[in-house]
Amino acid sequence: MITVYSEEHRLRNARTELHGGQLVPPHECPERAQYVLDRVSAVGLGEIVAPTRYGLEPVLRVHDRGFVEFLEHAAAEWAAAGNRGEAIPDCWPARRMAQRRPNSIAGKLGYYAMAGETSITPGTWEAARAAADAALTGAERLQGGARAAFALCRPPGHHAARDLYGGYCFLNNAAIAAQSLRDRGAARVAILDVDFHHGNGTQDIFYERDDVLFVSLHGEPAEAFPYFSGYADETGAGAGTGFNLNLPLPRATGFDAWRAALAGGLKRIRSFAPEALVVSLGVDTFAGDPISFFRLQSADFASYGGMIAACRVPTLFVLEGGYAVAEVGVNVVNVLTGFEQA
Ligand code: 5XA
Ligand code: ZN
Repeated sequence: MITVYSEEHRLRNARTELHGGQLVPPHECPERAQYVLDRVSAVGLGEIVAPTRYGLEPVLRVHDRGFVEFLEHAAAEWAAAGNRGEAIPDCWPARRMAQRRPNSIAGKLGYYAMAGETSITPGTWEAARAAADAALTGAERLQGGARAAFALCRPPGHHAARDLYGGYCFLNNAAIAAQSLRDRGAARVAILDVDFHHGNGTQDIFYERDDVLFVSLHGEPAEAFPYFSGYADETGAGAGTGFNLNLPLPRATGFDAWRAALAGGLKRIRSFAPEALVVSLGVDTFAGDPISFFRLQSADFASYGGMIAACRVPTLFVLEGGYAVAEVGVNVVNVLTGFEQA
């Protein structure tokens, strides 16, 4: 399986994350990608290639132009306004307030943020764009006949909606790849999100569509970020009714219950008969993850990689979360080798 990787991920190197009432070093750090890359090399997964640059057109197929322009200029606007720390929002358009985009950068941050932990820093935009290119390159390989590809994306993407960033995400790499697969001729594309957190952004982007099925396993939102998305009764709208399947799971879920939920999700995917599958691959389901509450062990990741392979659909894996940094490489690559060996 090829891995698509860009050194430009290092440009996303924030100093701060708002966590537990403090500004702490971010969980989503460059070392994560290094551990994954090292493990890809150590097991000889396959060729490692740099992404092709696709420009903004495929990004704008799923994201709002004003939002994309905001991301591109936010760090510079924040600095030009005289702020000395990293750019974080402090005011949101909450219930009964105007849903209008303000002119000031502080207002724009609140307008476009779905969460407050994620600082925007110089280099964030360039890294996010390179991550989207990695996902697009992997998608192009699938369309070229590959059985599978791995986009080693950083920053991650699944919380980024059409016009929202947050949860460490800026551009939705998996959604951009899925849309590009549709645009290159796949009639139906399924997205399976196995990250611990609900992929609210991916759900938002495809919620009214019947050509892209979204299936997500995640910590129940009454207890886990992103709290306001991911409930089982969110099943799609309009033409998309029935094409969004949320499988929320309780605190301390271990592999037996998680695997049973995955089997249900894969059954729905098979009945949809997709021509391509995009997996939002977060490994923050690991028992040792510092910000999550499931109990998967490293060997479990290989086991479920094999279950995904049994769908027999060309599959693009897109890296999302996972913050037990020293184990993130083993856990991610276990999914990929489990898939390859099935
Ligand atoms: O998948 N999403 C994440 O891992 C980010 C969670 C951010 C919590 N503040
Ligand atoms: Zn996550």
